Amino acid sequence: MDKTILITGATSGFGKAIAQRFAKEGYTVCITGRREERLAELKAELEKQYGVKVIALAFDVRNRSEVEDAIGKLKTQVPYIDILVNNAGLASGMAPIDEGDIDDWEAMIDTNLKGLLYVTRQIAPMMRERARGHIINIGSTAGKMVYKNGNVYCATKYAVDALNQAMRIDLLPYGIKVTAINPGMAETEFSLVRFHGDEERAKNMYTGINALQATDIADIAWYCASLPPHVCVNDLMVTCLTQATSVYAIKEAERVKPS
Ligand code: NDP
Ligand code: 8X3
Repeated sequence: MDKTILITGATSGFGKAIAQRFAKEGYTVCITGRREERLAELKAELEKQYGVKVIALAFDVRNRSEVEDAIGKLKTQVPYIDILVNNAGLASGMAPIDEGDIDDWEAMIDTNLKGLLYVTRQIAPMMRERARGHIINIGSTAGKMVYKNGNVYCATKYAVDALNQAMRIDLLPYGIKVTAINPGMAETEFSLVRFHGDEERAKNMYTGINALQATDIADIAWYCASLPPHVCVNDLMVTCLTQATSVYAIKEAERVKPS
């Protein structure tokens, strides 16, 4: 095994679980995020547990020159990237369009959309040169169906959906796989961030729901990445058992239990 994965937003949630999953499989893992201490902890954990090479790069995906510098440095440390996981992202706030905080809107647009583009623009040419690679974009059910007060977050995830389709077309001649994984409600730090650190409100989001866990998404990413070379999952929506769409979910207690 001599394969390398780059994961944005690996200090928490899906990104961290994906790093752990691919390290377990022997990948060289490039982990990124803004929180340096968490990156250092994860690097030490993965190196110790799996004996793999881990490169930690602290940068803000919203900052174009930071992205270019970090990936420039990365290119001196690894000759190629087999898989890019565009995962870094957030929801910030949940207000109707006439009350939304414009700083929240900008954080979401700059991270979920522009950050994904900045990183992709650096990595896609490396893949094109080798005529191989795999880009996994983490979208959302919010990018498939808009929900109340989801406005700008949903818009960024609709954009991820559009970009996923566009990348698939543009990179098709180079044998580069492009996959969108669109999760529904998942228990990570997502709601804590969305509600600006309000732990009670974040916890309530998952009460009575057997929500997706980060490891579920990591297993799915691994499945998509380990299919035969001629098979590409283009788009995949995944929810917990009691969520049907981004606007329709029931509580565990409402589910008819199997006899
Ligand atoms: P977490 O909050 O647990 O993780 C988010 C990650 O993104 C962190 O590692 C964070 O790192 C990173 N990140 C955020 N902003 C930036 C930035 N400006 N620059 C660099 N890294 C950044 O949430 P999830 O794991 O749930 O979210 C991961 C992705 O999954 C997001 O794109 C989210 O929209 C999407 N998603 C989440 C769902 C859920 O219900 N949890 C469902 C569907 C999709 P740091 O703060 O250290 O920079
Ligand atoms: C995160 C899932 O339903 O909170 O993308 O938008 S949701």
